[in-house]
Amino acid sequence: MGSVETQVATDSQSQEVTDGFHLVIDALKINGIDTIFGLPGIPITDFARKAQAEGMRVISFRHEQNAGNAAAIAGFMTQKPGICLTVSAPGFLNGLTALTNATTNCFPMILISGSSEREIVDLQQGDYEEMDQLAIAKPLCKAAFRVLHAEDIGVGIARAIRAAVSGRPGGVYLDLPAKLFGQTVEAQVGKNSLIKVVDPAPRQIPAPDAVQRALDLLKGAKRPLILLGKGAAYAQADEDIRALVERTGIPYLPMSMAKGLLPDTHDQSAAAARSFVLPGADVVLLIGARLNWLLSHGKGKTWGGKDHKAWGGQKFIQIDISPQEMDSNVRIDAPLVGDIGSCVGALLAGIGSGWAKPPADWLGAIEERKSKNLAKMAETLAKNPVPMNFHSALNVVRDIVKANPDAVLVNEGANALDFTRSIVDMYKPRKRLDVGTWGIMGIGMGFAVGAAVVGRDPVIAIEGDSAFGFSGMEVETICRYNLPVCIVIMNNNGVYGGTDKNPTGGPDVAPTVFVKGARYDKMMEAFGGVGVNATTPAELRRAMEEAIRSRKPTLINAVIDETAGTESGRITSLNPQSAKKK
Ligand code: FYN
Ligand code: ADP
Ligand code: MG
Repeated sequence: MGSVETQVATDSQSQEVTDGFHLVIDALKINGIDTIFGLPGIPITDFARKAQAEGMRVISFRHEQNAGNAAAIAGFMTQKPGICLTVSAPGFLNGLTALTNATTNCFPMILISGSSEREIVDLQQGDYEEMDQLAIAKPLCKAAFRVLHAEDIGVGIARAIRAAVSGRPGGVYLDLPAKLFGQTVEAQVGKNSLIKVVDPAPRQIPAPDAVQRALDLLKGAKRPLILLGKGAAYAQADEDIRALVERTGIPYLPMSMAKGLLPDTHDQSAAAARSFVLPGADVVLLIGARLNWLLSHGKGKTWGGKDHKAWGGQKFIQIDISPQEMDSNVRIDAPLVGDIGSCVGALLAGIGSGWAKPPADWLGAIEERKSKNLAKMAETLAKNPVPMNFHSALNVVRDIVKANPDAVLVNEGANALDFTRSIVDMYKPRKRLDVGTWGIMGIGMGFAVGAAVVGRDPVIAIEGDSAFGFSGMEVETICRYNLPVCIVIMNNNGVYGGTDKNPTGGPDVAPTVFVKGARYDKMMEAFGGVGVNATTPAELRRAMEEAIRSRKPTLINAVIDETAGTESGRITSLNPQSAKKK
């Protein structure tokens, strides 16, 4: 703006002007967006600089996908769209995986990418980083927009924000061609064109008859069950959800990212009796959870059906903001469409104070199954094998999280994911961040940075050695911003494990095997962080305690028995089998 101001001072006829750079920054700022995750380059380098100069937090990454994952998880944690900023074509594509993953998981996020000359791109004349980004983004996110004129920036940002957070949240693509940034308009005209979005995620009140239908069904249940999904965690209706669970006395099952919405140690948690309650329940109340693959589509053997397509006989009440979610897999007998806060509030009002607890035989049977599984788990966790296995290492993590319930737990891998989910109890809402609906690998360091930047609490990332590889270079980012992130690599020498052999006897190792005895801790040391090689639970405990205490970037290479774990963790059955035996 320096040259513009000089011009204004010397020419009394001319108006003060602003430009595309500043209008985008101002439009974000008046909507309370104060952080950008990205990776600078043509044509958005100066934009990133100017955003920082204007007081925004600009966090630069080493790969756009990780910046995108940071933005996505910031959106999940704050209900404000997380912003990811990338360059054109390749940078845009790198960010797009994160945008699509955010959309799949219902996280609000906006991917802002610079783009090349429209007239050259559209005639396919071969521009620098040429790509029709808008067309490519459209089918892969919730909404996609392009702004061509500086006067339209306010509307463009407003539309992007509304699309990201209203209704079912999701990812939005915003295409900003290079030429837009330099366009000038009169400052006052520019200011007037900005929109402060009023009520970006309007409440959606459920219809009274739909509430009554749900209450009637729930009231008649003999073996009711509540299923909490990450939509329930996102909704930040924590008190009401807890009240609904406790006042009805209905057992509940948290999906992975809903763990901690009520503490996992809660009496009514049926997490440790999962394979008992799903087929056993007669009425299931779904709160912000979809009947997708993670819930075996609401049918089949998991639900007590005779074969994989057969209905188990349950009746479903589903609370969801998206009307189209209803009947997506099985019949929903009582759809309750609205925002979770309003729907749960309406149920609570209808329940009143005289609600009868579920029949004692149902609760007793769950308790019996649960205590058996808890005892079995305690027995396994008490063992101390050499070398460490997942259980003995995660027993330490379990204690550390218990002692630090505000810490955020990021988790990815196969065995490293599945064992952590069932072993490490969570105590507070939105503290467990993981691979979500897709089972994606690569969210680890992006989520860790995002969580550390938008929250104040330390972050613990439990990573499979394979999963870590997808975003491992961001340890430099973690050190650069001095973030309180403690990464624990469950190092068992490979994808799933390190034991496969090349059947031909040739020089290449098997496709699942990595360098044996790799020292990931040295990567952290290379950038000035703390690296620890831990071969025993005691060493792991000491290193984690110190990391939480010091808040220094730390990477612990936890050496795990390479034979521990199973192929694909608990989802082995998803691997196709060859009919040809050789
Ligand atoms: C759970 N369980 C427990 C506890 N919590 N036992 C004792 N103590 C505690 N605290 C029991 C629970 O009853 C189950 O046993 C078992 O542990 C596993 O529980 P979980 O994890 O809840 O159940 P399950 O069957 O694994 O859940 C299915 C799933 C889940 C699909 C929702 O696996 C999932 O979220 N998977 C994500 C996988 C993924 O995305 N992977 C990334 C790609 S890996 P039983 O009741 O005896 O069954 C690429 O290869
Ligand atoms: P999980 O994987 O934990 O089971 P899902 O991602 O499958 O959870 O489901 C989340 C659901 O929550 C989605 O169907 C989404 O539409 C819904 N949802 C998200 N936010 C809200 C909200 N504020 N109110 C109502 N429903 C919501
Ligand atoms: Mg491994």
